[in-house]
Amino acid sequence: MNNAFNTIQATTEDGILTITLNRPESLNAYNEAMSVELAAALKAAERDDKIRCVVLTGAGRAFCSGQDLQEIRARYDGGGAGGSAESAERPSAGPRESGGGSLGGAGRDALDFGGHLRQKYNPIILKLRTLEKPVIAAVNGVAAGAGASFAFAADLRICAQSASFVLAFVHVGLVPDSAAALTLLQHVGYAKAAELCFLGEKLPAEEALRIGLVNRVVADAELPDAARGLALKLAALPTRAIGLTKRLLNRAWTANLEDQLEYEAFAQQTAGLTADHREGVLAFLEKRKARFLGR
Ligand code: LHQ
Repeated sequence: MNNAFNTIQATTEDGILTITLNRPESLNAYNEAMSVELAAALKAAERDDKIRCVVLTGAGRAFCSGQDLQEIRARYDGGGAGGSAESAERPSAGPRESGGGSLGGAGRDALDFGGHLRQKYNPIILKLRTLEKPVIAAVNGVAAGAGASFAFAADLRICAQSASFVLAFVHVGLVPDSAAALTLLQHVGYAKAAELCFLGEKLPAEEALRIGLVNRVVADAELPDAARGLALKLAALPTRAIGLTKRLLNRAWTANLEDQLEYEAFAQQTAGLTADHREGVLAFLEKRKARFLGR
């Protein structure tokens, strides 16, 4: 993996691609450059057969603080934040005054958050969910806003004890994005999802474990080794079968029974033709440990 990145680090070892969000001074806030680099790293992961598991983590004391709000601020014409729904409808109405200074003079294009999401966030979430390899979020610290969404979109979440989740969108007058409403519903159900999104209160790792949002919580110092151990285990399994299983899990949310059964028939047909399937059967019959190659 080419590691010529500025806002992330990407290292490949033993079939594991570790992507470290690396803007610790802003708690790894997600900016334009990071969106480009993260997309490139995930694309490379998709293309490289030698990569059989992806770990997403953060440098420093946070996982990711979501959208870089400095970058958003730069979009406002007159400095400070704000603007009513009405001013969003009529963005050229001109600057307004409030406690923080002049507000809301940004043009419609500058505050096209719909376009911003479609370009910078949605492709990342789609890639995390459709990459036919397991993705682990190793949540080393706070995951806020879209940073939490990234963690929720991973297949598995392993957390440091001091990590936490903050659905911070509401605090900046925005809605959960990057599929957080969907993934939260999947992980914890409506009542808890609504509470987390409406109140935007910090959810500590242990509580996240209790409600089924994360898979494991470990001591802070143990997180890198624990994440690596889990990734090594996953990378040694039949990657094609895991990729197909991921498709089945994703489809199951919207499929009816007949569709799901039919898709399973297709997936099993495909898995049955892999070398790893054959290896698994032979290893069982020969009473030896299987050696899966991800093919
Ligand atoms: C930051 C950030 C940050 C810049 C901490 N940006 N600097 C999609 C599409 C379109 C529009 C907008 O949004 C989205 C999706 C979203 O993600 S919206 C939600 C955006 N994220 C937030 O609102 C979270 C903002 N951050 C926080 O609430 C806190 O920083 C958390 C709870 C993450 C951590 O709190 P603390 O541990 O108390 O740290 P801190 O607040 O002191 O932050 C440390 C530094 O990091 C600080 O800079 P400084 O120069 O004072 O040391 C912060 O300004 C900076 N930082 N998050 N998102």
